[in-house]
Amino acid sequence: MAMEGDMTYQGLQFASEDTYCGINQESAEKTTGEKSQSPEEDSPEAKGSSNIQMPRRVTGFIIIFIIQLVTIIAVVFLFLQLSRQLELNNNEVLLLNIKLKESEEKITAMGRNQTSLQMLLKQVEEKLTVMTKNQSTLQTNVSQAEQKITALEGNRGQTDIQSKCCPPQWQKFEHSCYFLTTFSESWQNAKMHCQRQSSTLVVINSAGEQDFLRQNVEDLNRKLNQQLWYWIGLTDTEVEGRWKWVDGTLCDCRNNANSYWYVDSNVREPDDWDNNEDCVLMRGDGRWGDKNCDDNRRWICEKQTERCPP
Ligand SMILES: [Ca+2]
Ligand SMILES: [Ca+2]
Ligand SMILES: [Ca+2]
Repeated sequence: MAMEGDMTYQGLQFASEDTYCGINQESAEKTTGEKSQSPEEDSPEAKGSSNIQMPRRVTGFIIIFIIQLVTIIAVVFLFLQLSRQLELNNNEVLLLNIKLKESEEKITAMGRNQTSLQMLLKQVEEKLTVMTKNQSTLQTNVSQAEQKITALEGNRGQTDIQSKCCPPQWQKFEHSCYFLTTFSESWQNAKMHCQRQSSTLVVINSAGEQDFLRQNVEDLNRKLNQQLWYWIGLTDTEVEGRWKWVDGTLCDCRNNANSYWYVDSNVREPDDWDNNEDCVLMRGDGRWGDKNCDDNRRWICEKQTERCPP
């Protein structure tokens, strides 16, 4: 056992000496720059050189490992940076998508609002059209009302003038007032009634006056649904066939321009029927006829207007 222990000790010692000698040799070479040329020394020195290769390889491996490790760290760092940037980009894209969606919703809402506004605008336009029509109708009504007011004012003016010019129930035409009675008398009594009212039996001086009286007689007969005849102030009592008005003027009553006698196939006025017709009346149709002066008939009085403006 002692021998085996010695051998182990010697082996370890030998290895220690090799390592020691190798290191010492390398150190010696580095410090002195000298190298032994002894052939006896080549063999142990070569043996020491092979032992130095191991740390160099380890160092190379370590350097390579460190380089790779740094590269990996750099790659990982770059990857992390890129991942972070990508995440930021994704967040931005997400935000942009959210904003895009909000914008789309706003656009949709604006579209709905635009549709609502267009409907409102259409309704407003329709109401405006109706209001324009109503305004036109109102303007027409106002215009008509103004015309009626003007006409009423004119009528009131005429009524005022007539009330100033003619007594109540007397009709005005040009410069005369006329009264159609509602009762009947003989021609002479009628003449006296007119005189009591400061008037005379009517004297027809013109076609216009004749037409005015015809219109009044026709209107009154239509209203009463009768055919009433009215004495006028014309007679041939003094001389048969010489027609004279109550104001003393003679009537050229054979001249159709001045007379309005009734004529048909059977009757031709004045006919002095039974030699006893000397007073003249206006028939219901406005035409003249001679009649017996004692007949009771309605009559027409005439007098000049009073207090009328010139
Ligand atoms: Ca007259
Ligand atoms: Ca006669
Ligand atoms: Ca007659």
